[in-house]
Amino acid sequence: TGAHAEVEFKNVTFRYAGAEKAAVEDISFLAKPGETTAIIGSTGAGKTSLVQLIPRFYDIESGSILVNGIDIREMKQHTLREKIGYVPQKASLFSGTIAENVRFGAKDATDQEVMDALQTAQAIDFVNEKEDGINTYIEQAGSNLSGGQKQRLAIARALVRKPEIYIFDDSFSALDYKTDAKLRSALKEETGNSTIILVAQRVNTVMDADRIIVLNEGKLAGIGTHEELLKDNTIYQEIVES
Ligand code: DCP
Ligand code: MG
Repeated sequence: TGAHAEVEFKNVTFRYAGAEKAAVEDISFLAKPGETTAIIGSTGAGKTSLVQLIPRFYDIESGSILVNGIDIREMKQHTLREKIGYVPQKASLFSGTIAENVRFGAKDATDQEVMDALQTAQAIDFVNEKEDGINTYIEQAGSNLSGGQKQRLAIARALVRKPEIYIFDDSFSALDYKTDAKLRSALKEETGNSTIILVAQRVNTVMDADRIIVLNEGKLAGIGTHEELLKDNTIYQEIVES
């Protein structure tokens, strides 16, 4: 039910201007609505580069990226970006209240919608502990918050928009295992038919994903479930053992 967006990469190659080596090379996969597609790989593997191609922060060199079968180069930038809730690897908050920071994702969101987003993002408890709740002031760049608290506010900011496509770039890295698991299960329940694309470096975060894409030096080293990759993907096995 509702709007949904399938994301397909077809032989996508991308190179930063002037770079000798492609950051993303000949990548193909399908991310389906209602499912979680995880991307794992060591530092520098190209995970951030890959997900930034979806909102078209950069243009690809060859191949194509399709959203519901339409090449994103043929879509208006506004139409494309409206569909996407992107949580960057370095989430940036601004000086202002928690509510203002969350509402940055959707200016007309009600207090209840802000609270619901904070709830799903597993941020409601620490927000409620503050005397001023969602009206608590966030100091410059969130200096009065922990790394994990900042990540969860950035996630709430994406959730409040109710986008068709979520992109979480390493957004769970500062969370303890229990909070990480609770957040992923809440996301599954609350995001309905949205497409979730989740970048991570630790196996625990990707284990339950419907499909896991293993990136290695910009190239696709495998696609499968945790069990499938564990069986026959040496790069994935190395990540598991590390
Ligand atoms: N790169 C570049 N110019 C940029 C960003 C990255 O030349 N503006 C290069 C550095 C890496 C490659 O592209 O060689 C891939 O970088 P990514 O940031 O995409 O890699 P990851 O996101 O996988 O790494 P990390 O896990 O550290 O975030
Ligand atoms: Mg990255």
